[in-house]
Amino acid sequence: MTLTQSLHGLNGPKIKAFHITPIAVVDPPLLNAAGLHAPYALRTVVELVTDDNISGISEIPGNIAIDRSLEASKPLIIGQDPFQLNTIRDLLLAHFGQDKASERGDTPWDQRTLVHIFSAIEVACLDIIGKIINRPVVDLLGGRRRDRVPFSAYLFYKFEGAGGPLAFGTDPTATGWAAARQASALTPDEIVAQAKAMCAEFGFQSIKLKGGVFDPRQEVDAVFALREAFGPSVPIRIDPNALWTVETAIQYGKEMEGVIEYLEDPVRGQENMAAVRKALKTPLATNMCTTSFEDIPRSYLLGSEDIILSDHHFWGGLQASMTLADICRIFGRDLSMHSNSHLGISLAAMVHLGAAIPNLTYALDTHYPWQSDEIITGGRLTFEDGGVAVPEGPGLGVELDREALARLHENYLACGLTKRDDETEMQKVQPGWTFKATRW
Ligand code: GKR
Ligand code: MG
Repeated sequence: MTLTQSLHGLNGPKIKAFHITPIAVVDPPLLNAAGLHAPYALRTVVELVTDDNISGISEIPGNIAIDRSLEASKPLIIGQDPFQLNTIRDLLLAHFGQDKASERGDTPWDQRTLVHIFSAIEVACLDIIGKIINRPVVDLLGGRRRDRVPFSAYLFYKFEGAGGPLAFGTDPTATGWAAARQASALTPDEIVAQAKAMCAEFGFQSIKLKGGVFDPRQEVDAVFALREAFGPSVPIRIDPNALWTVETAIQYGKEMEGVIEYLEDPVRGQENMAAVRKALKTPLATNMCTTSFEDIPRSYLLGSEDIILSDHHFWGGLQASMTLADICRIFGRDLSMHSNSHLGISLAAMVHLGAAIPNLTYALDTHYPWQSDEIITGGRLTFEDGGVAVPEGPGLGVELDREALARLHENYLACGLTKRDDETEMQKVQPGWTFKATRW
């Protein structure tokens, strides 16, 4: 018997199996500051099973290095009681060491180990706990503050194409949003058409434009075209993913003052964000400069943003995200949510979290409309007036579709991708293209 077992009792459930399944899901050719999305986005699905056969699931961004670390964590997790999340966290921390905020550096997205692994294991454990006590995950986060969680339309510049086996090709039989999702969107008019089709399908009531692709003039013109098309009642945001200089951000930020509800990561780093923030009245949001608890003291000292875009995959799980919500409340930050290409398990977790957090002032981001695959039974989760209802049932309220999981794992094996690399994808279309940390 280990010390942990004697401290926490021998009678609780024990994790007896830990399954890690990398999958590849169809993703259209979306453009961003880091390049181009590949025809498949990678996710990893984790399933923990207890000795009384209760299964808990989670989904995180796919990356072979993280999958290997998940694999290495198996001996630590097998035999643990899923209720003992503090013990599980301590074991993982002792094994992997604390993530360093600096590890994220100028890389386009977060690849830190511990936050991913703990998020994967914690969400699956919360799913198990919810099933055992017959309560939804939101009740494990302090209980629901709302029944439906609002999301925002997430627009992308994109090449024509459906992604997946069609890549840059399109399916002529597609209709509605499925057809619009294939269309090219490179001009302000095409961005407006994309927004109209997405809002018509999902009922979104606010809009985010992923920028950092074209000269800021062109992207700001698209913001004004959206404003013209949707009017002042639909809040708009733009996210150039830190590619602008301080001068560019101030120039265009002033031009968009009163038109956008917030400006997301116009520039790189907390100091630059603070300089832009001082010059503008528009609030600044970030998922790039304040991305871990370690970053919070400097964020507060410098005043680098008004809104932190949390992401339970990158902040170490749902409970840690609740802690972040409290910190934001205490230190005068608003909280909203960042997203990457994802399926319904992640969406369900985001909705449970979104239903629990106190200070939900802004509609959350989601890439979900861009995905067509699904790995939960009963098909894709539905949006009503841009919101998703907290799933019914204990735990996350969604179940794994094992056939779909097997099919998407086959996609993973066949597509040959093992990590996200938008720069390489872009070079296939524009040879010589390289990522720049600051471009305009
Ligand atoms: O999926 O291309 C993308 C986005 O650019 C994503 O990777 C970002 O992390 O959504 C993100 C953001 O808000 O920065
Ligand atoms: Mg962002």
